[in-house]
Amino acid sequence: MLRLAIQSKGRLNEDTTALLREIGIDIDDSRRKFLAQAPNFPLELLYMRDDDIPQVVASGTAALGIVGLNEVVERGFDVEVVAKLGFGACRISLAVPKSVDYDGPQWFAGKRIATSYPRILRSWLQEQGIEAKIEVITGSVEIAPAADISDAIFDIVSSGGTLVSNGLREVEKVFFSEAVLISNGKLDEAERKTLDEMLFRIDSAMVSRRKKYILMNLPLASVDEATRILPAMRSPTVMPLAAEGWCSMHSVVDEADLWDKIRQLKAIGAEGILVLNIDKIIP
Ligand code: PRT
Ligand code: ZN
Repeated sequence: MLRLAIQSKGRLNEDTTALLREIGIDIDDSRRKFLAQAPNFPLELLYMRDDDIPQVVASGTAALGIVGLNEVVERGFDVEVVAKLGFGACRISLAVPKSVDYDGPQWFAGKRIATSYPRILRSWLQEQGIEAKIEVITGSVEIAPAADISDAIFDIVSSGGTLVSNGLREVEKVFFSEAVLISNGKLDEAERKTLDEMLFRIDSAMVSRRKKYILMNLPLASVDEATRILPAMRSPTVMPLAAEGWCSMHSVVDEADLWDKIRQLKAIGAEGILVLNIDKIIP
């Protein structure tokens, strides 16, 4: 049975279970156990702290894991990233007290830097040819400068709010992370098939997430122009309307371009524009 280690509670837990549900794998959350079998998919879930997931996968206790790329790289175990999952995005950055006159990476030479990510920091310092003292602390890294434990910190940032409220300024964005699916590569044939099916479904879910379904009423005279604006997978669907000189056009657009496309479509006479979420796209 293919076993997947996931975070039992914390920032990644909710998005992980949401993704598994989105790809049709049911999860019994009500009586969460240490180990639970998905009722409708050949997968067993192992709930644990995120710090332990890379090791559990490397050692073979679970063949797969979902964890932040930051933990994967920091722990340094021999595992393979098989998919990026698009949630849990954050970066690990160097930050200094606001009052510091920061003039580039050389500022860190000889300084004390507090972090829970010594391996990633060490490799960045080496790349930059800088010698600094790394103070490893596991929690509340952001208070280290005020407590005179360090001169700077190297920590996870997402909105930046924590830095600001501790009087710190982000000066170097060193490592970019998101949740990833990892594997130890030791899968038998049946497990490999299960993983392939999961990857196929994850791919489809990730594509669907970035797309919107758009439909509108359009003057027939604008169809060619609208087709240029909305390229779609093959080409947009055009359906007749009872009102003469009008049609209904349907297409799929990247969410990132949505408002730009809407502006262009309105300019050529589109009316009654509807934008809908897409549940699945199977290319
Ligand atoms: O209990 P367990 O060990 O499983 O969880 P944990 O407390 O070690 O980790 P958790 O749940 O906090 O985070 C799990 C993973 O989420 C991390 O390894 C990252 O990959 C990812 N992630 C995404 C984050 C953040 N965003 C994040 N903002 N992890 C931590 N933070 C913290 C950060 O340390 C800092 O204290 O949030 C604060 C900064 O947030 P902003 O928004 O103020 O910048
Ligand atoms: Zn942790």
